[in-house]
Amino acid sequence: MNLLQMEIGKSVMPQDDLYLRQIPSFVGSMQQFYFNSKEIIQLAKTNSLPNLNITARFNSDTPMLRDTVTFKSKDAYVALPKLLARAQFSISFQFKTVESYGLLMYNGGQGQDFIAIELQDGYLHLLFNMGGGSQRVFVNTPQRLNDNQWHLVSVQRPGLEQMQIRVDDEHPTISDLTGSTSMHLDLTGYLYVGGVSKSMYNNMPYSSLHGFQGCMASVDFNGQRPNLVREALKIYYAVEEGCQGDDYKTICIPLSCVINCFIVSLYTCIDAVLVHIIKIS
Ligand SMILES: [Ca+2]
Repeated sequence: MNLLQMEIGKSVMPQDDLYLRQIPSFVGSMQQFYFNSKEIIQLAKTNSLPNLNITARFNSDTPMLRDTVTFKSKDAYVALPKLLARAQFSISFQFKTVESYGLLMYNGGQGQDFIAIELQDGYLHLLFNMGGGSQRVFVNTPQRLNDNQWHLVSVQRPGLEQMQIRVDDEHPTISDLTGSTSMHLDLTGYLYVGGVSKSMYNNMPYSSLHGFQGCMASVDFNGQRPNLVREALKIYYAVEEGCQGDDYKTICIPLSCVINCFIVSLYTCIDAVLVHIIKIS
């Protein structure tokens, strides 16, 4: 097929076509419009398309949030069926946190195969191994992402030769996989979201020592949009629907406070003892 022109939302020449003349233009919002593995709206937004004609208004607000969940502790995680990712796949989600470190996603596989996404010092890292060695992609964003604002993450593998990850409106970080000795991600087991079980933080290909603490929304795997709470095969610990603001931030006891403070309630969170405290003095 040879396309001369593509029109999204409205035809600019409806008078030439009896059928198009009868169809009103689209009124509403659109996001993540992919054509030939290229995100067209994003390219238009950054003026990266030739001969572009735009009458739509770009909204820089946070994209709509869907199926928001809170991972209330660093031990909390959700297990879903494995990611179908052998040759092509897409992952997207939104997250919001004040924590600098945490494992966001992990799916292991045959041999050394795996894929993982983690926060390290506030920056996002994509890690994978298709059998030819572990690779770590540092996602170059202008600032740390643990700023308690929503961020949209999109990982795409449109074909065997390329993997790309993008955060918000930044340019995607692209991994050229041409010439790789192993080209297929052979995943098995669960797709873990928000973290993994405690025994899986030792001798693993990712650096995280605990899971993600914060909110996640709009999770999308290959166009499937699971509700993390309702559709999980396994939920460990505190994962709740909705985003509960700053309540999820870990409250730590300053040592000087242990003696002088009255502990109102106490509960363990495996990693640490969390307490609500009232200072007496
Ligand atoms: Ca493989």
